[in-house]
Amino acid sequence: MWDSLWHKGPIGTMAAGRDAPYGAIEAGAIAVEAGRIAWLGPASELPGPPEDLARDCHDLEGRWLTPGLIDCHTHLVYGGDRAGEFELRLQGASYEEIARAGGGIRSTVSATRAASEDALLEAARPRLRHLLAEGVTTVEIKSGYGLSLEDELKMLRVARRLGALEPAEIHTSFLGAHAVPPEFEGRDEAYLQSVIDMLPAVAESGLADAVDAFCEGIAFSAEQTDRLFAAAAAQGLPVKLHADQLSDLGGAALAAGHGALSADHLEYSNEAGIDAMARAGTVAVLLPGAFYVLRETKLPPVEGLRAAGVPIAIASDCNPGSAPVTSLLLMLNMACTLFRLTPEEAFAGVTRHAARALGLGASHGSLEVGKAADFAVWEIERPAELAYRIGFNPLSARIKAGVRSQVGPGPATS
Ligand code: DI6
Ligand code: FE
Repeated sequence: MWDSLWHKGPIGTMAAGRDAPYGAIEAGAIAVEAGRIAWLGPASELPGPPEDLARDCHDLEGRWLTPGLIDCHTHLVYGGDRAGEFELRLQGASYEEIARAGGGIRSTVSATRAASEDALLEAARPRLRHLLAEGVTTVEIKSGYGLSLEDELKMLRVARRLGALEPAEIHTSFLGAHAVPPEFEGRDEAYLQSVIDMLPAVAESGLADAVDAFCEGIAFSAEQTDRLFAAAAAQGLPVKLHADQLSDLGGAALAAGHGALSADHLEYSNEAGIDAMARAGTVAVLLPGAFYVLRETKLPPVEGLRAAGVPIAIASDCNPGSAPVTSLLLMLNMACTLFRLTPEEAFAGVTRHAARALGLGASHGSLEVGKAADFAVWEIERPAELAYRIGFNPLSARIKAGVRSQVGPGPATS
C-alpha cells in the first residue's frame, strides 16, 4: 500500500524527457511513499483500483498537479525595511547613489546586526509564508546582511530554523561578500580577506550549502571574487554568483570558470560569458522583480541563453532594497511580460531549472519516480494561467514531502 495517491486530473511533470508541453500526463495518477514519488503515469495504467493501492486517495477533480515551486534566490532574512529608500528613488536618486552614500545594503546591515536572532526569525517568517502560500516548497536563503562571522552565522541559523518551523525545505548560501561593512570603509581588500578567513568556520558550522558573492562596481571585483571562489572550493562548498547585474565585469564567465551552480541577474552579461555557462552547465537565474524595481532597461540576454542551451531559472530575489517581492507567481508574469519567456519556460524556471540552480536536479524540480513528493495543485484550466494572471493565487493544495499543508500568507501562529 502506498501512503497516498492523487488522481483524476492532469499532471504537469516538468520532466525533461517527456514531449508534451509541461511534460503533461492527461488523466494522470501519482503515488507517494515515504515522502517520495512511488508511481506516476496515466491513471488507466494503475495496477488496480485506487482505493486498494493507497491508504489516502485524493480526487483532483480536474485540477492540475505540478511540482512544488522552488524559489532559488532570496535574501528573505533581514532586519528593518527600506521604504524610505524607495521614496528617495522616486525622487530621482539611483540605487547605486544610495549605496555609495552608505544607504542601501549597508542600512539593512545595521538593522540586521541590531536584531536578535528571534526578532530576525519573526520578521522573516511571514515573508516565507507568503511564498509558501503560492505553492512554493523549496526556498534558497542567503546571508549577506551580517558581514561579520557572528552576524552572518546568526542569519544562517535563522534560515535553518525557518526550515524547521515551516513546511518548506531551506537551502542556504553564505554571502559574506555582499558589501563592504562600515568598519572596513576604504579597505575592501582587508574585508575580502576577512570573508575568506570566515570560510573554514562557515563550512565547519554546516549552516551554508553554498557560497555566493556580489561581483559589481559597488561591491567586489572579478579578481576578488575569483580568490573567494578558490577558497570556497578548498572548503568543499559549491559557488553561485550575483553577476553582471549593473555592469559587465565578466561575472558570467567567472562563475562558469568555477563550475558555479548558477550565475544570477546577468543583464549585462556578454556572449563569451553565456558560452562559458553553457559549457560548464551553470544555470542562469533571472530576477525580473529586481529588474522591474530598479527600472532597468538593459534586458538579460534571453535569446543568447536560449540559443546556447543554458537552463534559465526565475526567482524572487526577495530583499528589502531591489526586490521587496514575496510572490513567485508574479515573477512568472514578469518573466513573460518583461523578458519574453514563454509561460512554459517561466514555469520550468521555478521548477526543474530552479532545482538545478541549487544542485538539486536529481531529487527535485520535476515529477519522476524516486524524486521528492513536493506538489502544488492548481485550480486552473491550463498552466499558462499561472503566468497570465496578476495578483491571483489559484493554489488549491500544497504537498511537501508527501504531506499536505495549507499555509496562509498571514503572520505565523504557533
Ligand atoms: N543584488 C541584489 O539585487 C540584492 N543583492 C545583490 O547583490 C540587493 C540587496 C539589497 O539591496 O539589499
Ligand atoms: Fe540577490
